[in-house]
Amino acid sequence: AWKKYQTRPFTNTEQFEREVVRHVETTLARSMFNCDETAAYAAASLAFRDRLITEWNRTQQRQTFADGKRVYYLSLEFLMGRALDNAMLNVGLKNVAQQGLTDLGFRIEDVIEQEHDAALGNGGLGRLAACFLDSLASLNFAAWGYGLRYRYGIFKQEIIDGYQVEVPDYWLDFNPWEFPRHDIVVDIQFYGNVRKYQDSQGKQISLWDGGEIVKAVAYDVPIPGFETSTTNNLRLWSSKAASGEFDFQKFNSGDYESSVADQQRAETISAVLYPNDNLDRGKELRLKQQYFWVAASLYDIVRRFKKSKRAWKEFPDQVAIQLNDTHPTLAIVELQRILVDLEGLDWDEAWAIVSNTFGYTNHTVLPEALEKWSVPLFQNLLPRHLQIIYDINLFFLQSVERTFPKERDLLARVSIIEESSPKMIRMAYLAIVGSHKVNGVAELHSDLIKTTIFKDFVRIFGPDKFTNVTNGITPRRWLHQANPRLSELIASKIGGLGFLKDLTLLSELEKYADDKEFKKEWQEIKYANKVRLARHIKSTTGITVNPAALFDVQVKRMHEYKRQQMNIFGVIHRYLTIKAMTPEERKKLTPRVSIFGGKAAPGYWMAKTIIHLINNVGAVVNNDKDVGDLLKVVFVEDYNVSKAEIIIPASDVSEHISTAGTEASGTSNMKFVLNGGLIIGTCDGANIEITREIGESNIFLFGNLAEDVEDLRHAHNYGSYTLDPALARVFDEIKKGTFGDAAAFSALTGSIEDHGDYYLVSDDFHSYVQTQALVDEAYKNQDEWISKSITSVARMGFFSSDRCINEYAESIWNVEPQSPEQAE
Ligand code: 26V
Repeated sequence: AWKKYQTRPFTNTEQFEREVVRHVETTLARSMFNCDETAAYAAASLAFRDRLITEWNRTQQRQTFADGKRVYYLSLEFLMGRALDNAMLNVGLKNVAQQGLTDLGFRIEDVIEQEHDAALGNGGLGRLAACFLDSLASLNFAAWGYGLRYRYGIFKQEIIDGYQVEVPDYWLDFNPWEFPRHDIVVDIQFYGNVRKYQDSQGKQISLWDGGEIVKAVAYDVPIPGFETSTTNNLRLWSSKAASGEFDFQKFNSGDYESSVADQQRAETISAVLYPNDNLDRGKELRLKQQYFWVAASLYDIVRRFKKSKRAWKEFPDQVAIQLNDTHPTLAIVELQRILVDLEGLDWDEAWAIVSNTFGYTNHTVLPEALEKWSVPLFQNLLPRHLQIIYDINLFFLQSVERTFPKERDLLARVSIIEESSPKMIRMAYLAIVGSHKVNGVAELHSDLIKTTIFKDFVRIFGPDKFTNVTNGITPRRWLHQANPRLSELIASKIGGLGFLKDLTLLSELEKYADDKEFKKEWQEIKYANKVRLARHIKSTTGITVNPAALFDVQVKRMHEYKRQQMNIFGVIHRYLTIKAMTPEERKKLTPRVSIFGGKAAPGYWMAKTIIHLINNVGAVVNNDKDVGDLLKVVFVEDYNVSKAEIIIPASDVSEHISTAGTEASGTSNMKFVLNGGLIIGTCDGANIEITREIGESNIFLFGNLAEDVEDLRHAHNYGSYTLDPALARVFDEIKKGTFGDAAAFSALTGSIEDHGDYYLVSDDFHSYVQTQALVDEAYKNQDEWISKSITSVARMGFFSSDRCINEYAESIWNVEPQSPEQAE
């Protein structure tokens, strides 16, 4: 009987408006007479949410029925940004919503802007996970994301007197995009002891008991594919106190306060995203987060597998689990524990299942970012897991010894346990040993991990275990959503929006690279995007920038290895050059706006100092009458996904200038080029493959190569080195106090001139400044510049995250898509 009542999602404007009004009047309990933009956002979102959840249910049913292999993407970060615009576009009903909202008296852009970003990530790694979810759904893979439902996402950044100030990001006040599943709750255990005993057959059993229990509650976020009804799931776990007898005892005995404190402690686990990117501090709460999330996710995955009533050995045929960096590495240990301790499998049989299930993606070679856990800390929190890790290590080292007898040094080098004081567990090594594939995220990076940090493991496991999957980005968000006019222009020339599903179709654009009419429209769109950004800058910082100037953008997390300091030193150098010029000489210059944005980890002083310097330089340069429009310096506060959607389409040039060999891939480089910006960059990460695809004449490359970095550092430390003269001139000016109290910047200049210049700022400065001069010259020839821009976009097909996901599916996961049409 219920079938005739099944929800039918809206498809036209009238039905959409009816839904919006219904949600305003009932769900929100408001009247249409006082419906403001916030309420309109809420109601429109609820209308789309209802649609998504209907498709979500159908997708889950269909995938369960198909009983094929599923992919699970485990990531501590999902940097999703806003959901409404994305949902409207992916479902293909943005036009309907636009008309409907207009009819109801709203501007769709203003409504979209009401949404708070879902900022559950730090930077590239978290945004990559979000792009992957979009591609997995768009390509019809049966895939789930698993993460943590942080109450506070990455902090909001305020700039006060030029300094970064962190403000908590409480984002859950109203979130229509999540569905609490109060029926899906998993008990997670911590601390306690391990008891060993023999069962009736004389088998050794280990039992972990006596610990503290915390509940994991599931919250589901539907992920709509683009132009497909496939709607996948992102499951986020939230921690909650287990209200068992234990609490009641305390409560009844009058210990009310401490029972509330217990409650608070449990809820602290999923309270906050760690704001460090590329720095491991080994905090116990972080380890608790990791185990909490991993154990809940595995319980869920195993439960789903068990419903199929298959033999355990078929587990890797039904389940692929991808580890996004080492953060979920405990999943390897937890699955082994489930199979051996709880399901009674033999160690070897269990281990074969485990190691065929997991794949591990490495995202950095920076030593300070490689996770290690202190053995005593780990033992206290997860005593049984420590035993299992020691056993994994024992069997691994025994096999190494058999293949490489008498190489004692090798055993010490590859041991999962570092023999330091205290002993440390090397999570990357555990991830390698417990996975069937290990990949890097760009060609250079994948080569580097094979020849440096994981060299010994290539010898041990053979080269086939190590592979490369170059990162990608979703063209839906990063072209169609962020730059709708460019997307429409492209579509009008190459036969529609098909390129959003197959980005290689962009190659059809190349024949317009010299088309006068087309180039004019291309240029107009870039200009309009710059006007939009100029307005944003004006309203948030008060600085007036000229949209006709060259917009030079560097937006990414603040880090010495990304070298924002080199950029700002370059800006100072430019300022000094302008000051020394005659008015006649100044007339020949290309006016430039240097735009910066990015958060520094709260405890990273040097990164904060760089922000401070950028703002102080801005304060001087922007108010200097000699300079006028020739140079402006802007720091955009609180860079995040929705700001990126405004900034990226507005850049002429963007900077990807990390010390060669340090940036694993970078993904914003791809976003900028896809939006018609040119880039200035080092031979690092994906810049190299971008160059290969778009051609050397369309990119401004400079600087030392990765292969020379080691020797240069050695020379800094053991020889004498002199500062680049132009950089020395810049430092003199800083020390004179031109940009405020010189003492504030002495650690920054000192790290370069006195302490080894680890990131080779001085070595690369000359070539950087020269290349910036080439940029100025090139920009004067707008005709050629636009041709370069069009040609580059036409050649960006390779960098779709769809290509990337297809590579993972084929070479790591061994899964195929399940199209919804096939199932009908
Ligand atoms: C590491 C740690 C260490 C423990 C504390 C918190 C924390 C948080 C994040 C990380 C991950 C650092 C690695 C990372 O973010 N890598 C970036 O990954 C991008 C996607 O592959 C890539 O484009 C960037 O080049 C790379 O820096």
